[in-house]
Amino acid sequence: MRTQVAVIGAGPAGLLLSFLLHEAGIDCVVLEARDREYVRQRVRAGVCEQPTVELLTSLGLGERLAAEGMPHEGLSLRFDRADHRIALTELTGKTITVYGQQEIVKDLIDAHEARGYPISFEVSDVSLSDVDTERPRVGYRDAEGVARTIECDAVAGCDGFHGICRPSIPDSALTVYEREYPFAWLGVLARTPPSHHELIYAHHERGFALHSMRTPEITRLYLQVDPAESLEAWSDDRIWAELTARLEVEGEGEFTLREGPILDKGITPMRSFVAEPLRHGRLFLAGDAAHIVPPTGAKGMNLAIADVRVLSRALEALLRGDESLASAYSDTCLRRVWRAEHFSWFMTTMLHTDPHADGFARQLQLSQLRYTTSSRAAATSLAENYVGLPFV
Ligand code: RFL
Ligand code: PHB
Repeated sequence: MRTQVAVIGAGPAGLLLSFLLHEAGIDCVVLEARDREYVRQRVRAGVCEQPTVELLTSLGLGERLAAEGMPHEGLSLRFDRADHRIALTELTGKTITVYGQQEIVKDLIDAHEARGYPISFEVSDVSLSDVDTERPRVGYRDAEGVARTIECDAVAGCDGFHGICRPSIPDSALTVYEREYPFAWLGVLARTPPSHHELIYAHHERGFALHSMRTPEITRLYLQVDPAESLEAWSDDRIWAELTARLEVEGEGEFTLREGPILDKGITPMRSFVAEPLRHGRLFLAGDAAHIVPPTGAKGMNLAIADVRVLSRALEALLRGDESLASAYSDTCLRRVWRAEHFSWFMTTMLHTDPHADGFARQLQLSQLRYTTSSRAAATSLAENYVGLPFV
């Protein structure tokens, strides 16, 4: 089989890239390891930056997002058992929108299916060859187990952190920067209305907690846990008791956590990771395949979307014979990636309770929280990073 671009992975990065390329008249095929239902139901990110919303809307993909997405003008940092609001919109003029990643993925799959753009689910044994030539090849088995080969002009590695595209690049051609954190997130989706109309990022001596939401009836909550912790150790009762303790406020500002049936639970390790450059010959990495941020800054999906916006233009030019944007692809994306790496690291270290921290480190953390919530300049810095920077 012959196509112009083989896209590996049907997450937000792969699906949006394929959509952008098809709309520009470029032929491409998406190969996805998981089945269609799994990909549509996978619970992950929730916060869309304004540039992400604007892009999806400009592509005609914003109908459900406009109807069901929840625009937010602020968020709370909760510490010392009190709330401190960061007025995102007052400080930046912009909003963020809470709309589940899986809803964006569903909208993109539906748009592909309505237009006849091909996605092959349940593929296996994907392997890349000749990526350092102008005719890369992708081998795989289709859902029926039949061995197939695609010959193409370029491969887009959008197969996430555990995919095969990044490991297909020789170690000597990549520089890896990495940091692991001594905590993980236990995330739950619960059938109960949000307990507050905005997100709450809580710093507490028992560990970090986050109150978020998906719809007026569904709440999304996270707890900092030990990375070695098993899900079995966390009964629903224990989860609610811990969330209640960490989200507690004292004095002014009543807060009652609304409990409800837990619909989904999972533990996610936290890491920062960048593999540079994002291009090896005709293989281009985008999204989590190239970089990971801890979720505290709500940046991962937004970065994946920013990457493929740049990559679609670079591939369009490359296929017309103009190499310039493809040559600049990695450096262009890495400026934004490193800003998001810094911001996500900053939010993570400011808000979590490091089991190895000494008293000095804990005092610095509290001082940073007080400064961020009492200085307009410091709050604006957090806010402009959170809503999405137009420049980097
Ligand atoms: P994905 O979504 O991981 O998609 C990769 C796809 O590739 C498939 N795949 C393969 N396909 C074919 N062959 C192979 N060999 C393959 N190997 C893998 C996978 O099945 C999958 O379908 O990567 P992509 O597209 O780069 O998107 C990245 C985002 O998913 C990720 O950055 C975000 O979810 C991160 N994230 C958040 N980002 C935000 O912008 N805002 C948030 O609020 C936010 N919250 C979060 C998050 C991630 C979380 N977890 C679970 C990691 C909260 C959490 C808890
Ligand atoms: C979410 O709603 O899933 C969410 C919100 C904010 C984050 C991470 C995840 O920082």
